[in-house]
Amino acid sequence: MKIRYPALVLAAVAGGAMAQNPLVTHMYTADPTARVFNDTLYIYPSSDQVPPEGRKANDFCMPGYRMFRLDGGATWTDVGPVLDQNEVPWGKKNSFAMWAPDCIEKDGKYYYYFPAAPLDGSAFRRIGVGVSDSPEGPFEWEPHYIEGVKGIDPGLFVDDDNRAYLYFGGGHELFVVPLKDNMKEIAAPPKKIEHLPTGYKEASFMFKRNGIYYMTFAHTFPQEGYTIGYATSDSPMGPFVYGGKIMDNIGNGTNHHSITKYKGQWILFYHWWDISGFNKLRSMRADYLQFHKDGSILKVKPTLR
Ligand code: FUB
Repeated sequence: MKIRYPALVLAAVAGGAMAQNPLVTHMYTADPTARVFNDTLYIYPSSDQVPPEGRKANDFCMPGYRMFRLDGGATWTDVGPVLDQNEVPWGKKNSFAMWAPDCIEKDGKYYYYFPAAPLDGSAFRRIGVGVSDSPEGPFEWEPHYIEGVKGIDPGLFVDDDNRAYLYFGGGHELFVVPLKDNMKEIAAPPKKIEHLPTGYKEASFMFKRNGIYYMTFAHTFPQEGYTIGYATSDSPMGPFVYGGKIMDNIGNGTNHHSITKYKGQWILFYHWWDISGFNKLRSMRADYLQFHKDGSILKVKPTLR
């Protein structure tokens, strides 16, 4: 089968003419979680900033979040700020904290999840949540983090039976926990997902296609560095069977991504350092994703420079 990798992403999908990688250029964006709500494509990324004077240049500087909406098929509108570290009563205000977020819809409400370093000095990040009637917020933030959850990279999934799951982890471990209907509390103790391949790192993203649950993640190989890999299951709780790589190492340092279907086309959202040339000042991007007939994923060839 001959596969085409179109260079202009989303333009062809949505009939516009201008959208291409990187998706926005007025600021640094990373860890893009793309979601389609009410036929509109949104991205909930994290934001990299140049560290203030005196801070190590090699740190992630991430003090808050903005969000983006695709308008007219080719224009990414910066909808504005979602949350700043100073609005999180339980979180540190040192600009290190606000790593990859997610947003999900359940029963007509929109829930935004984010990690932050807690004030108690714990080595683990905690995960906060806010709720809104609109995918664009404003979100009403819970005053405390979700009890019983320690880790980064909150990834949400609502199954066809309307049950919601939170995936989180980091440091080569991934956990899953069912959420209560209020989406703010866990419904059972978190379960470690076993049998992930050697080199599983972080940044999980779950989606379902044709009854198959796909767990995608950042994956490191000694000779190759960061890649994006995936595993499949017949349950959102696993066990998962490794399926292969979705993208080779592109020198990112990290590989947080998401996958969504928009106007009939599956798209991989990821980041690279297009503008800065530096892997702590990233820019979000997108490329088409394709499947073989048996459900396996074809490796994406990124449209780099
Ligand atoms: O961007 C900050 C952190 O680096 C993310 O939360 C991780 O997934 C990794 O990409």
